[in-house]
Amino acid sequence: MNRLANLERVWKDPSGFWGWFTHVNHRSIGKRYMVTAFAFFLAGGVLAALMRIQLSRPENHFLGPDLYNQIFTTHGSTMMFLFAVPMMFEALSVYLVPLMVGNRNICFPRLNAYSYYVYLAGGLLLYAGLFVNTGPDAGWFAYVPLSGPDFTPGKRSDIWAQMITFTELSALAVAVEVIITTFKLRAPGMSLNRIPLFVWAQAIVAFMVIFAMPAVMLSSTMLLMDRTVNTHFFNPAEGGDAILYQHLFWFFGHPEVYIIFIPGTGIVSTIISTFSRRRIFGYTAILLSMVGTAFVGFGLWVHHMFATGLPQMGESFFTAASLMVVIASGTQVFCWLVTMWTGKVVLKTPMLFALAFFFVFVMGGLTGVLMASVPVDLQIHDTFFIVAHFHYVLIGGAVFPLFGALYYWMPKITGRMLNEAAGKWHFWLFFIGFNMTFFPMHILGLRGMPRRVYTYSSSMHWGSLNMLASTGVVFMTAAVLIFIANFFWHQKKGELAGNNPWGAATLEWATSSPPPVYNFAELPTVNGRDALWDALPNQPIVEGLDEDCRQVLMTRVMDADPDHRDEFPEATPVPFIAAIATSGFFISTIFTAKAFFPTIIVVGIVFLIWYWPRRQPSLRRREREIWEH
Ligand code: HEM
Ligand SMILES: [Cu+2]
Repeated sequence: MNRLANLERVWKDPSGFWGWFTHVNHRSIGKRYMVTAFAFFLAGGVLAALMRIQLSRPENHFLGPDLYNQIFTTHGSTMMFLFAVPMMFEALSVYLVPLMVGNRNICFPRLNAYSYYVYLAGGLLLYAGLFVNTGPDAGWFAYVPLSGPDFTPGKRSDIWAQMITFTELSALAVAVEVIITTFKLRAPGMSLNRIPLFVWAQAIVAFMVIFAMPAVMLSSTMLLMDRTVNTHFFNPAEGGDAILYQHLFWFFGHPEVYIIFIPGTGIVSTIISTFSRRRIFGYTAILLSMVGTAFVGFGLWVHHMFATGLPQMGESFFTAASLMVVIASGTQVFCWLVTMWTGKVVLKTPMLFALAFFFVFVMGGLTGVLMASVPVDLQIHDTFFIVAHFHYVLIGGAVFPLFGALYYWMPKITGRMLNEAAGKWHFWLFFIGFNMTFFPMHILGLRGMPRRVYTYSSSMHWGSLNMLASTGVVFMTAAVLIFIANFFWHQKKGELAGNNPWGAATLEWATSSPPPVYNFAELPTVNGRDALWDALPNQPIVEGLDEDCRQVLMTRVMDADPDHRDEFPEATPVPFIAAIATSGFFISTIFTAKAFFPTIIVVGIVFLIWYWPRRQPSLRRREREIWEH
């Protein structure tokens, strides 16, 4: 059998309906993450549009107050937990990181499959709740006492709390995979100081996930226990502490924002270097500023709690830290400017989205600096100014870079180019619509319009700016529809991409588009920071792996010297079954504490099967060969 056909046979996961549930290939799982997270983006967008219809006129009765509460909570929770993090971190890392470090799969492939199903189950749970009028309604951070047993009877808050557990579990799983893949699975030659900035961004975010997500899993689980088994963690009457909830939530919640936009900066660094036709200026400065942002990002959470009346000394400290983090983010902006200034800029669609990121994100950062000041914050707290600020940061930091990334990497994923003209339409409509919707909210906020209130009186004179804001949504909707049409069009009619349509420098462009199941026919080595631009004419390849099984080369952490060979597991339905068992455990315990023991035993049994020691396929085969001869 020829070599490539053999590699194909070894690395291919089963096809067909049942085969689908056994996949462990990182690109297969990565695509599912992308499609699912994009679907949740659309669902969250529909909810946003409903809210904007409601708010477009004063004293409107399109949505009642109760439904409005469920909708803004589900919108915020969807966008943060089911779209932004899964898309920017999980989907992009799972698909791209193994390709960019030059390997054949992500490490812990079964865990990867498991993480996807768990995430999907959490998302479906939230929407199942909304459809039966049990959508959470206490805001995306579900503050106690409002979300507690006294003020939110029924199951609304429980569904929210358990959705958190699902999604954060999946993010934690992917974080572990990304860290090990980045540090142990790199192509020989890719020493730490040659790792592409995008991969660094995802690895840094992975560390943040590991420190941040447990805090919110803890707070939401404690909330769930307060509600279902009468613990009193957050009940001051019984010695609990309601402010503790806020501390735990924001210890996660502020880093969350960085978890969402550091991947965005990694995307922007990549796109700017490729479309300025030069190496990124200040690689080390950008890297250190990402690490700095990640560290300082854990020291700011109290700026979300200025209005709770904390000691003044503490507030001042958190103001200072909030201002300091701007230095780290600012450094990156200057590095990008120099890169463009000294390069030859090509204005393709991905580049337009990267430039818009500058404008929108910096604008959001500037209003953020204003709000870090306690007296200012107390004035605008809970007004639409806040809504304007965080949409500038979140849409600027996640959605614009994401669209850039989709135009940039889609040729690799599908093998065909998206249409440029449609891309430009998409860009301009989205950019204009975005500013139309969110800029007026600053003014509305300063004029006192509160957030999370379903309507307002015409005597406040907020009507015309609200109408303008709602009109912007029409533009954004048109833009997203153009993107979707472009996507379906390009799958059939798009120009063929070839290996490296943009002339980019990173390893994913060294293989065909879309890549074969084994990613690289010849595993690459690396000779410089910009792998393809620095490649020697006779750049060596990796040899000596056993190609009759899923063998991979593990390399050393610092300089990626070859270390040893290891074998990856083959396709298996166990992760899917484990995810079902986990979901059964999480969902049933919302309803009755009695479900705890039976369901956790099932989970235990499934994981016992998962981890049952097995000889690796290559060893088993060798044994057979010896017996047969
Ligand atoms: C694409 C267009 C979008 C529109 C038109 C939109 C609109 C809105 C509106 C009208 C509200 C509620 C205002 C109120 O308090 O009454 C809101 C809240 C919120 N949005 Fe968006 N949004 C959009 C996208 C996003 C994205 C992409 C994210 C995050 C990545 C996001 C995150 C949030 C959050 C966290 C809240 C707060 C929910 C709460 O108060 O609990 N939004 N949005
Ligand atoms: Cu913050």
